[in-house]
Amino acid sequence: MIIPALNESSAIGKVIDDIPNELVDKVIIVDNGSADNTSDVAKTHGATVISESRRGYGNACLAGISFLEKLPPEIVVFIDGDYSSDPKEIDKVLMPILKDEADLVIGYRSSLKMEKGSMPLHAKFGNWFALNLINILYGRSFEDLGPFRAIKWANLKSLKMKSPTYGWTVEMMVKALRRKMRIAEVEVSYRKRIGKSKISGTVKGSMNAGYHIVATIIHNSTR
Ligand SMILES: Nc1nc2c(ncn2[C@@H]2O[C@H](COP(=O)(O)OP(=O)(O)OP(=O)(O)O)[C@@H](O)[C@H]2O)c(=O)[nH]1
Ligand SMILES: [Mg+2]
Repeated sequence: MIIPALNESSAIGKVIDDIPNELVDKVIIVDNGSADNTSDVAKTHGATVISESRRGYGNACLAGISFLEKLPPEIVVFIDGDYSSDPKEIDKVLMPILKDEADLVIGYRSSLKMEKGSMPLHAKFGNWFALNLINILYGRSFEDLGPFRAIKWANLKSLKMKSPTYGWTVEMMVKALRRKMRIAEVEVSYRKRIGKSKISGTVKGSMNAGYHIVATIIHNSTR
């Protein structure tokens, strides 16, 4: 399990504690240069902590993947470190892979299971826009680009992921589609993050993320 974390000291302990031990061998927190004590809290709660000084969601995920090279797991699960997704629902994102019905599973945050205020309107719009671009380009009808996801290690490696930023989730989706991987969606809950919002809470952050997301879709679809 790979958890990118930037200044998540108030949330990371709860995230780690809620991970079902029987389903996860290793919990890797990638500390993306936090100014708080995210690393110490994560270690105290029993996780393996690695550091990535280059900022960016994708850079943190890439650092987690390169750490895993020495002990290749069967499946990798990604979840955010802000407690917005529920680690107890990991069985849901694992199941389609364990049943060999999917290579990549995306946790889909249905509006029914989304806590009020967990996702501001402009973040919902950005997600909707990127998703529709993908759906139109690939003739699909995906519901979400959620961060809580599971992928087989071999498939993840074959994607040769590169995006250093928030383009990460769409890069994975678009590349998986182009490689004709089996993608499943499962319904997961979503709640208000613990701690201060870094991205979706600011218009600048959202616009920046939105730009990277759209650029990543176009770049990966036109090659
Ligand atoms: N913003 C940001 N988050 C990072 C970075 N590296 C790792 N992360 C982690 O990536 C996860 C997702 O980032 P979030 O800040 O929750 O992004 P978001 O859910 O779009 O927006 P908010 O929850 O409103 O801040 C969190 O666990 C962050 O701690 C980085 O460079 N920037
Ligand atoms: Mg968040």
